[in-house]
Amino acid sequence: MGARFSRIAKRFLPKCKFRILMVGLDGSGKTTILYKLKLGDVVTTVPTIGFNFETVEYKGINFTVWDIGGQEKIRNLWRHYFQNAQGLIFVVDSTDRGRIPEARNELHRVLSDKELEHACVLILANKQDSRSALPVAEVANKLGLHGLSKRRWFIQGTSAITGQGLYDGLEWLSKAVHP
Ligand code: G3D
Ligand code: MG
Repeated sequence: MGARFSRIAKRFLPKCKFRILMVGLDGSGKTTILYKLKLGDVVTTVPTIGFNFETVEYKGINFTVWDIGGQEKIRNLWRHYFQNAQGLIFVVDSTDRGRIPEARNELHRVLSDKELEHACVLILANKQDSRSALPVAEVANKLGLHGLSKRRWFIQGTSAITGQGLYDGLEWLSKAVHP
């Protein structure tokens, strides 16, 4: 009986919808990360409402990626993707000191959405290969991560160019969503 069930479960598991969202300001490195991970074919969708997103399916996990910020009108449409999202990846350009306050606002704003109340958040302090990158601890401070009470979060320094840190971050996320 047990063996039979596990055989059946295996067949169903890949069909489970498990959603990871990856967002961040434009230029933070999301598309580069998506390709670097080589999860599979990246599908770019441009709905008529004019906000682009990219998706990849990998072993039953759906990754949905888009640029956060901008038009108020579009924000309401994001909520559709927030549903059933177990994890959020927030990508920050560690070299773009000028836009970190904007990234901080967007991060806190997205996390205040009721649909993401229980989502774990992985912050990728990207472009760490660049000489001008802020150290990870400084990015954490500037994003106000220490004020995220009751939320499971983790910050990982990454380089989407070399791939450094990407899998470490994903490993944390996979453990956080399936403790
Ligand atoms: P986005 O999808 O978040 O908008 P992209 O960002 O993936 O399009 O990346 C924006 C630019 O940043 C790209 O440069 C890309 O090569 C660069 N980039 C992304 N990740 C890294 C990184 O880890 N290190 C460095 N040094 N650069 C990175 P271009 O010149 O094509 O605009
Ligand atoms: Mg992109």
